[in-house]
Amino acid sequence: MTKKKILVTGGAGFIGGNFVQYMVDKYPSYNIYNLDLLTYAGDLAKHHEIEKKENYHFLKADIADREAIIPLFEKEKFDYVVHFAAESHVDRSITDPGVFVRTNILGTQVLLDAAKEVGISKFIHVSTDEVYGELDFDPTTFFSEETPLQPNSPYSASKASSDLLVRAYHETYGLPINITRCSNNYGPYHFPEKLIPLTISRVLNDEKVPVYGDGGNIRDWLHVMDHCAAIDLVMHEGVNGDVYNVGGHNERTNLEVVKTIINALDKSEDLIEFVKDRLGHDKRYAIDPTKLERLGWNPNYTFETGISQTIQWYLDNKEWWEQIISGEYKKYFERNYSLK
Ligand code: NAD
Ligand code: TDX
Repeated sequence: MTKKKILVTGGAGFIGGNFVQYMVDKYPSYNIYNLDLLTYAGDLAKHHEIEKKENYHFLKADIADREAIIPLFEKEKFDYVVHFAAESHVDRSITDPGVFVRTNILGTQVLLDAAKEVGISKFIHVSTDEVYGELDFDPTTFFSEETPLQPNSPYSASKASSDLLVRAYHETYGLPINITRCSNNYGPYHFPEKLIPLTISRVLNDEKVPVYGDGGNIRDWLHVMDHCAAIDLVMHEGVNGDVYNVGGHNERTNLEVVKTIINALDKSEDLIEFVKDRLGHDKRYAIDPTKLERLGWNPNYTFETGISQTIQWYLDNKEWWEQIISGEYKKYFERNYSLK
C-alpha cells in the first residue's frame, strides 16, 4: 500500500514544528513533508530527533514562488496539505505589512492553485481567532464560527484575506477544505519574540519585561500539543468546507501571565516595565470551542499545567533559545524596545 503524503507548510516554525513531530511519531504509515523557507522564524535544529526517520522529509521553498510550488505538487501528488506557513507576529506587521500580504495572502493563493490543479483529499488552512477582531471585557461573550470577520491589524487582515480565498476555492472550484481558527498558542519551541517565551527568557536573564499599556488585555491560551491534536482531528474527521474554532477557556490578562512566570521562577515583579501600548491593540480574545468538542476534541492541558511544563522546557532547552536571542533577533528587539 502506498503511504499517504502529508504536506505541512511552515513546519520549521513553532506550531508547524510541533505538528510535524507529532505526526511523524503518531503516523509511521504517513510520509510527512515539511516545506519551509526558513525565515527568521524557522529553524531545523528542533527536528534533530526526527530528521533520520524514514517518514520525515524536508523541502526548502517559498510558498509564494509559483514556479517552484506548482511543479512540486505535480511531482509529489500530496494527499493532504496542512498550511501553517505565515508571517505570524503582529508587531512586525505594524512596522512592515508588505511581507504579510505576500506570504499570507499570495502564498496561500499559490498553494490553493497547486492543490486545485493536481487534486488533493483536503486542504487544512490554519488560521487565527484574530480574524474576528476583538471582544470587550464582558466574560460571557466569545468568538463562534459565525462571528463576522473584523480584523484590526495588518497581520489579522492578511490572515482573514487568506481565509476568504480558501473559502472561495471551496465554493467556486469544490476544493475540499477546512479552516481552523485557534487562540494564542504556547509551549516548546515558541519563538522568543512572543509574550510567553519573551517573558521566560528575559526573566531568566534578569532583564526587564515590556508589558504593553496597563497589561489588562486578555488572551485565551492554548497549549500547542492540544492544538496539534485538534488539527489531526479536523484533518481526519472535519466536515468538508467547515470552519472550527480551537480554544480551551484559558483567559488571562497579560499582566497575570507575566506575574505567573516571574513567580514560578522565583524572581522579582520589579522586572515588569510598562511600555507604550501596541497600535490598535485588540482588547480581548476568547474562543467558544463547542463545535470542535462535538467532533471529539478536549484539551489535555489547563493553563496551570501547561505553563509549568513550558517553563520547565525553557529551563531544559536553554541552548535552543539562547542561540536565537543572540543573533538577528537581538537587533530586532533593540530596534523595537528601549529597555535596560
Ligand atoms: P512561526 O512564525 O513560528 O512560523 C512560521 C513558519 O513559516 C516559519 O518556519 C517560517 O520559516 C515559515 N515561512 C514564513 N514565510 C514562508 C514562506 N514564504 N514560504 C515558506 N515558509 C515560510 O508561526 P507559528 O506561531 O508557528 O504560526 C503558525 C500558523 O498558525 C500561522 O499561520 C499563524 O497565523 C497561525 N496561528 C498562530 C498562533 C500562535 O499563537 N502562534 C495562533 C493562531 C494562529
Ligand atoms: O513584549 C510584549 N509585551 C506585551 O505586553 C509582547 C511581545 C506582547 N505583549 C502583549 C500583546 C498581546 O496582548 O501580549 C499579548 C500577546 O502578544 P503576542 O505574543 O505578540 O501575541 P498576539 O499578538 O496575541 O498574537 C498571537 O496569537 C494569535 C500570535 O502571535 C498570532 O500569530 C496568532 O494569530
